[in-house]
Amino acid sequence: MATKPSPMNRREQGLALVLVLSLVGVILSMLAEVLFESEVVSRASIGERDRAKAEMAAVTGAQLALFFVDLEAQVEFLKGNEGIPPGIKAGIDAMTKTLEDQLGGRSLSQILNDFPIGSQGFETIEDFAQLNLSKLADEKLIAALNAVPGYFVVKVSDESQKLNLNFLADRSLSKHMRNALIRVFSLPQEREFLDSLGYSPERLASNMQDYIDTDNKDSMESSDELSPYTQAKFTHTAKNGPLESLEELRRVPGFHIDEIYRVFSPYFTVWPMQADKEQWNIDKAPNELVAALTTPPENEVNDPLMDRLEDRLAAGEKFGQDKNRRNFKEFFKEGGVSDKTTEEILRWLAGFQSSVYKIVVRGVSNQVERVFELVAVFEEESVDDATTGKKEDENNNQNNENEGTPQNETEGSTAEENNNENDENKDEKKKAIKKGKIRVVYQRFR
Ligand SMILES: [Ca+2]
Repeated sequence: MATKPSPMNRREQGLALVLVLSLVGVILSMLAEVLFESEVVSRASIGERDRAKAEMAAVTGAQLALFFVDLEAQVEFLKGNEGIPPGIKAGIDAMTKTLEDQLGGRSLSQILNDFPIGSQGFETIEDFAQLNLSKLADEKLIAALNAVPGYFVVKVSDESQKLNLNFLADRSLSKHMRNALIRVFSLPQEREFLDSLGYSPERLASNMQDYIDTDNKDSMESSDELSPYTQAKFTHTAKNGPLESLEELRRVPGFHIDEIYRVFSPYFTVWPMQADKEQWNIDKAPNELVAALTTPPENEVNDPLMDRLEDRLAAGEKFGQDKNRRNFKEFFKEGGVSDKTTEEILRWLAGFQSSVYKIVVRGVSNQVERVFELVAVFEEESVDDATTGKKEDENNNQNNENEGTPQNETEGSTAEENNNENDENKDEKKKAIKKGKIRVVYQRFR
């Protein structure tokens, strides 16, 4: 389904690059303040000094990783941005192609992974990635990299490919997330595995929901939600709030069993804690997870669907290329999937863009090691709408034109402004160039 970028002139190519550069510049200058000022203080003893240096290395590494994450997210975002003139869009496509060729199939945000980087950091990476990045990066970042004490090792993961358990904390998403979880646990093998440990798919999904949802009722039976906790001999009870780390999942009855936690937790994330619809990037999600979510409970994953998923992966096809989700719906229909629950799970949870990244950096100085981790979320920014001069609501994003996308209820605050223009201006709104920005939502030293 990949379309060849149309030929374009040099000027447009230049424009595309300038656009990316200016966006990245703005973001980096904001991030510089957040990160460089934090955590590193002068300390007296030598041990403390190495500790401070290790922290400095880790924070610098995190800054570098953020730069790459941001670059990747910006490029992805611009690709899906309907407001961009075709020429510039072609430029971005061409640039993406160059990146893909030079990175040999790796994603930009992940080229740093597991690669010890010291004070020759940036040059090494440029050699490694065969990209001239010093033109893009902020001077402050390059200076910090050249002065990094010791070294750091970065690990970036794309959290959008996983299911966010905190979908369960959102009123409009929890039902669909619950259905999704039941499906993950209900494939014949998984069901058997859980059964051998005394849990049913429905029980496990309910325990997760009840831990997070704010009421005290058991979502499966007409009783309070306490008995799974008593059975698991827990001294704690449901938190009735979102999960703050993946490890916290172990406090949910069932997930205190190591095997269960080990098998399923790699498919889950808790970021962002304030989950929003369509944040699960189905284009990056592992096939087995997509297959599980689109297979009704107790059915085997059907062969036509599995074949289609594998072909799609091999061909590098992306659902996100079709903004109207038409290909997307057809794809599953032709794969033999057509039930209402599947349709709802996909409509509410699945999107086509990665927006959540976890960065874990080990900083090392004189054998003293410090680990810094952060989570960054890429968000659509309010936009100066050239056609009306007003700010566009965050929720009023490119999904607006998607038939049946449930978002009208969140539009209340701007309804007055938009009321009469919703239909007439839809086309014009589509043309406004949207911007995105990356925001650190969580950071700490382990
Ligand atoms: Ca509850």
